[in-house]
Amino acid sequence: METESRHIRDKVEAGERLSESDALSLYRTRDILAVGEMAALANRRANGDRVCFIVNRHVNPTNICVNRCRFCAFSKGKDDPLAYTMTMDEILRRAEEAREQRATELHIVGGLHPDLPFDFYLTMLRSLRERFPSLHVQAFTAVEIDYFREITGLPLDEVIAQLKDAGLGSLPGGGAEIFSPEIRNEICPEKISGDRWLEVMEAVHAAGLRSNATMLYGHVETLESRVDHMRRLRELQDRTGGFQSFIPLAFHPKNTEIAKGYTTGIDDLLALAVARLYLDNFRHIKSFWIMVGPKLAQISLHFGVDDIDGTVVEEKITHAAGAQTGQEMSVAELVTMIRQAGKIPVERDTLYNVVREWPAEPQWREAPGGVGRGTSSAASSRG
Ligand code: V47
Ligand code: SF4
Repeated sequence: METESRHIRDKVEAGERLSESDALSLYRTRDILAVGEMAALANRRANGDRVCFIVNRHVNPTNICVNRCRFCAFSKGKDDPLAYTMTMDEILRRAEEAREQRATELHIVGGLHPDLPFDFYLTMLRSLRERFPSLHVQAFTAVEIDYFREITGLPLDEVIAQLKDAGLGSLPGGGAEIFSPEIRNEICPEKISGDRWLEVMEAVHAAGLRSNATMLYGHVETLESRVDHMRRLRELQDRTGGFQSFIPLAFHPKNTEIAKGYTTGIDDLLALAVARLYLDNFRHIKSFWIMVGPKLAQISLHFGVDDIDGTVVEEKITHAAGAQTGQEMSVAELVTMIRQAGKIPVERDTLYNVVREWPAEPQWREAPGGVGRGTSSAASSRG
């Protein structure tokens, strides 16, 4: 094991690509500090000391979904008393609040609704562009895009072209879960295959839209299946270069059909650090503080992470599954969190253009405190 880790370290220092077996041994070493140090080196090479965040708002127009994935506590059947579908006005009101909070992005994903027509989504995009031209709309997982193809009978490229024409700015990375067919069949048998998810993303990138990629971990997957998942993402990224960031998503078990505990801090840090080391063609590795908690997200800045997502404001998917984090973090909280880690806070927009950069500060002299559980209601405050 000693020689193996020396060999991996040599590769990382030389900037050489890691193999799948390297990634597996990194997952297995449990020498978390050694892995973290290597991931921090790789991150520093790509991003220096800059850590970015975004002022955004999540909107989930409906939780009614025909797929009913076994790990998903958010989705409901049409007749469930907790089922909801927002009206266009309710969606636009949330966009209005986002603008008031000086957000630059709306992040919109939802269930696969059995009755909402494709036109509903096109109208939503057009109305958002008309009323809120300053908000970038990052919307629809590859799973939703493929569902639009199914309900319209249009070719995939045409669906993407119509969405882009109506104002879609980019895609988030959800719906990827784990690509391995055996595991996918166990956790989300109704969902499109991993192959299809990748095909949709390839078509999205070919249409000139950027996207993110995720990996759901901490359920019934194996370490081998995680490496296989990342291998396939790395291969696609070599071809298209269209992925902006990779976000490992920590499985939350409450109210789901999968009997597992929550992930541990070491699981979460390793998922992030190994991603930074193996996914050498992904510039940004994002720690979604809603899922891992703001404190671990802060520590992860020393384990290869350069992005902590954003203000979020309203999060339903992980909270339905037992997340104890708040719904929202203010800009001041995000900036404090980054600064106290000795990093330079940068507010970015969706496409990673700089909106504002804060000077580096003598962070260790700042009074302790300020990084809570993400419960602030002051997302517009700019610290
Ligand atoms: O696709 C569902 C996951 C995803 C659970 O692209 C769960 O920047 C944990 O993709 N426990 C949606 N995860 C969220 C998502 C996302 C989040 C933040 C940023 C970005 C981005 C994307 O949430 C789903 C699914 O993979 N999910 N249920 C659960 N019980
Ligand atoms: Fe539907 Fe997405 Fe939940 Fe699966 S994860 S049930 S596709 S909302």
